[in-house]
Amino acid sequence: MSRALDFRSDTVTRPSAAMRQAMASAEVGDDVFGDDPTINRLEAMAAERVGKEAAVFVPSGTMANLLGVMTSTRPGDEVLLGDECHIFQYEVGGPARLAMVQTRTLHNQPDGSFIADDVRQAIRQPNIHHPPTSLLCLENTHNRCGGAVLQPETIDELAGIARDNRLRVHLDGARLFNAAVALGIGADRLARECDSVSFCFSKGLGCPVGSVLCGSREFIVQARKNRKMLGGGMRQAGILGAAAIYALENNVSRLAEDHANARALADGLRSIEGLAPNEPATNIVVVDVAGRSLSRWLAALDEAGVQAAPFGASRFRMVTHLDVTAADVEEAINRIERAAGALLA
Ligand code: TLP
Repeated sequence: MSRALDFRSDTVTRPSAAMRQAMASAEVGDDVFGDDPTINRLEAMAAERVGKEAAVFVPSGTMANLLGVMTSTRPGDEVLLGDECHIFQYEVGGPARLAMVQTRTLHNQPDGSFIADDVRQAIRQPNIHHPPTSLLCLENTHNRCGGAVLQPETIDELAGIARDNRLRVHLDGARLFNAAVALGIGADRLARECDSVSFCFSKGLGCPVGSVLCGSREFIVQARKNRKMLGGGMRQAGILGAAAIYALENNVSRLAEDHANARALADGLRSIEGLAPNEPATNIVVVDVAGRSLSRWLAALDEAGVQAAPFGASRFRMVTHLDVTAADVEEAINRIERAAGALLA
């Protein structure tokens, strides 16, 4: 059979020849000593893109978020975050185990936001019994809400409530550039009211490894120390940093292609009996199997040469990215249509 089409995640991309070339010729030094010129350049670029003073390069989005939480809180604090957010769902309980904070979930609305009053009511007033509420976490785009985009006004409103109550705000912007491209605005606008923001190079931007945490100079000094404690201090990391610089310079505006491909994919799937996809705002298509067996659907897709990821009890997820073209999307729809015919027969 022809090659499998991999839609499990936008993390599956392989570095392009041009990106590998940039990596091979990167100038490097020991980044723990602050000597890697490529990392220093990348961190300055990343901070500038999101309108912050400083940034620290880390191996993963998970570490960027953990550092964001850990550096913004003290052990015993309470952190408000979405019941569908990545930090709560998929980061192995790191905030509890490693940052030693209590997480309190707020119900995520379909666009990944919160109801403003839910935030207000969850913020604890000083009392001998209460853990202090010190941080609110947002996510944009929102993975489990199907790549939904948080509007800048929504972020401003929620961050305003946090600020009025002396909470800090961390934005998990693993796919922040998808949100910025979808809205046609700068990522700095989306991060403006947030104290810290993380974003990933290893997703839509097509890098093999790497994420970044951005914030004030003082905050990043402390985050860098916490990174060392977690074992995330890397040495000649410029080899990875060069890929990230290449991605910021070449792979941001093309995210619009991934969004168009996701819309085409969702439209194609909608016409197949038994599948109910979302209206993707960015590059994530979430498909409800409408009461039929998810494992049978996933097995049928796999056999047909289309890889998708399970996404809850009755849904699977397909993500478009640099390594799938519009023609691949058409081919995937055809393969899924044939698989559906066999499955539903
Ligand atoms: N998400 C991965 C899986 O962990 C689910 C994916 O395939 O989508 N924040 C958000 C919003 C994310 O979607 C992810 C990765 C992360 C943080 C963590 O990034 P990594 O995988 O680099 O630790």
